[in-house]
Amino acid sequence: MVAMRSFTAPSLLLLSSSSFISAQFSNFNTTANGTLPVYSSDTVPLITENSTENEPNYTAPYFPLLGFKEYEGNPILAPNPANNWESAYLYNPSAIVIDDTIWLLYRAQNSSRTSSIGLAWSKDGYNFTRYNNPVVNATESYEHVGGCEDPRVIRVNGTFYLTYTGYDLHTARLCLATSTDLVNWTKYGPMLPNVTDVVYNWQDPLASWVPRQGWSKSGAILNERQPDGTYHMHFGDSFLYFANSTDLIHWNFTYDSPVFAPKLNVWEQALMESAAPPVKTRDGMWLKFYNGVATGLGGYKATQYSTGQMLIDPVNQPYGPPIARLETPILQPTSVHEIEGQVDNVVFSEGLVQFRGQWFLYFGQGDAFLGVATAPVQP
Ligand SMILES: *[C@@H]1O[C@H](CO)[C@@H](O)[C@H](O)[C@H]1NC(C)=O
Ligand SMILES: *[C@@H]1O[C@H](CO)[C@@H](O)[C@H](O)[C@H]1NC(C)=O
Ligand SMILES: *[C@@H]1O[C@H](CO)[C@@H](O)[C@H](O)[C@H]1NC(C)=O
Ligand SMILES: *[C@@H]1O[C@H](CO)[C@@H](O)[C@H](O)[C@H]1NC(C)=O
Ligand SMILES: *[C@@H]1O[C@H](CO)[C@@H](O)[C@H](O)[C@H]1NC(C)=O
Ligand SMILES: *[C@@H]1O[C@H](CO)[C@@H](O)[C@H](O)[C@H]1NC(C)=O
Ligand SMILES: *[C@@H]1O[C@H](CO)[C@@H](O)[C@H](O)[C@H]1NC(C)=O
Ligand SMILES: *[C@@H]1O[C@H](CO)[C@@H](O)[C@H](O)[C@H]1NC(C)=O
Ligand SMILES: *[C@@H]1O[C@H](CO)[C@@H](O)[C@H](O)[C@H]1NC(C)=O
Ligand SMILES: *[C@@H]1O[C@H](CO)[C@@H](O)[C@H](O)[C@H]1NC(C)=O
Ligand SMILES: *[C@@H]1O[C@H](CO)[C@@H](O)[C@H](O)[C@H]1NC(C)=O
Ligand SMILES: CC(=O)N[C@H]1CO[C@H](CO)[C@@H](O)[C@@H]1O
Repeated sequence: MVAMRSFTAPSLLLLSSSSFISAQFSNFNTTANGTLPVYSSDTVPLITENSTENEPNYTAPYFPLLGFKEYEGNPILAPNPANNWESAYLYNPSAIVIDDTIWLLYRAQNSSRTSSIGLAWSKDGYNFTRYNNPVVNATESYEHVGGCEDPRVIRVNGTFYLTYTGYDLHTARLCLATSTDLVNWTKYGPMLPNVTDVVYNWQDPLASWVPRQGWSKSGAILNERQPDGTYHMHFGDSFLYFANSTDLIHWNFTYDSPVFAPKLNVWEQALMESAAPPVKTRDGMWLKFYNGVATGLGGYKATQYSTGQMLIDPVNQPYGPPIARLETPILQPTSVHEIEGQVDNVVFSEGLVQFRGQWFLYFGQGDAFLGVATAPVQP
């Protein structure tokens, strides 16, 4: 672990001119890159069904989307010692642009490692104010006491659909919740209660291919109904699997369809896991960011998490495989927080948005901090 100190500063009330939300400047938490102020609030700017999504001049990407550079001031969010639920680790953010503001749903843990999902918002993509309460936390038996992990959010017809992992310390289950304001969430429980995935443990072949009943994680949903009449999702944390739904609430998985994307690149040989929900490209395909873990081959450290990209065609190849893939990651652990953390050698991307002429890719650093990388919008 990187040595960290934190200390409480005198409280100072700040008023945001646009929304009259009071942001409490409550704490500093020291990171390897100096002190990071914590801006937090007991209220949240109001989002309704009529709130706008994306920028007026949003420009769809094409594959590949290159040029990501890590922000020099990372991390942009660190744990907040003032709130138990987010006091120890803060990472793995999903992102969405609503009402000309970037919103993050992020995973946070307290010191006994119960996870909750927090909410933060920003007008510039770097400086976030967070809500003092978790918006999704452990209330159900399947969430006690590991909590609610790894949010991924989309919005369809004014409703937000959130996938997250409910963890009871025995089985990780991909769960669903919906909201119209990002604050008040209705839980629907495990999305694929009957799924059985397999363990893939490259370090212990004897422990591999063991069935895990009910185990599912990391669901990334395409936010448009496909011509086959269903919404598509890729999920799983050892292999990527395919599931579909007619209503975004009830999901189907069949063992008829094989693994969505085989492991190809050297840096993804240990596992593949969805990053942000896929984004439609200019030519009607979908760009899917994903995270991969290396086994130590090809110059990539064993257990290193990196982020890559694939191009998928849900119309012609709904069950995979991808039609193109980058050979090398676009993001790898390089900074001190990524190399040493709660888990070492990790960048884990979950949020991708376009804002003010740039792409913002939000990711967890070492399962402990939250960082961002940016790339230009393609001409
Ligand atoms: C959304 O807009 C419609 C049409 O203008 C209006 O009837 C409705 O009250 C609005 N909903 C909210 C929550 O503001
Ligand atoms: C700290 O920030 C500076 C500039 O803001 C940057 O050059 C440096 O790489 C950062 N260091 C770490 C450890 O992130
Ligand atoms: C962490 O949060 C859980 C759930 O609220 C709680 O049961 C546990 O006591 C907390 N741990 C600490 C060290 O406060
Ligand atoms: C960050 O946001 C806070 C709260 O809105 C504001 O007070 C502060 O000036 C901002 N800092 C920068 C560098 O923009
Ligand atoms: C979940 O969050 C709510 C609202 O902040 C809080 O009242 C409740 O105690 C939390 N539950 C747990 C288990 O942390
Ligand atoms: C969203 O609206 C579109 C266009 O009206 C419709 O085709 C689609 O079924 C709706 N999806 C959901 C989940 O309501
Ligand atoms: C939260 O959402 C539910 C379901 O839409 C609704 O019944 C409830 O009134 C909402 N609560 C608040 C505090 O907005
Ligand atoms: C799960 O399997 C049980 C037993 O086969 C079945 O009764 C139930 O309907 C299934 N649930 C779903 C959501 O498919
Ligand atoms: C799941 O598949 C069954 C059988 O093909 C079908 O009847 C059902 O409508 C499907 N459910 C969804 C949500 O797609
Ligand atoms: C959903 O996908 C399954 C394959 O996993 C397929 O058999 C089924 O037809 C699809 N459902 C619809 C309504 O297309
Ligand atoms: C539109 O895009 C340009 C560059 O691509 C960006 O500088 C500008 O801020 C955007 N305008 C709005 C209103 O988002
Ligand atoms: C990043 C950081 O400094 N985190 C610390 C914030 O403060 C809490 C409480 O003192 C520590 O537990 C965190 O490690």
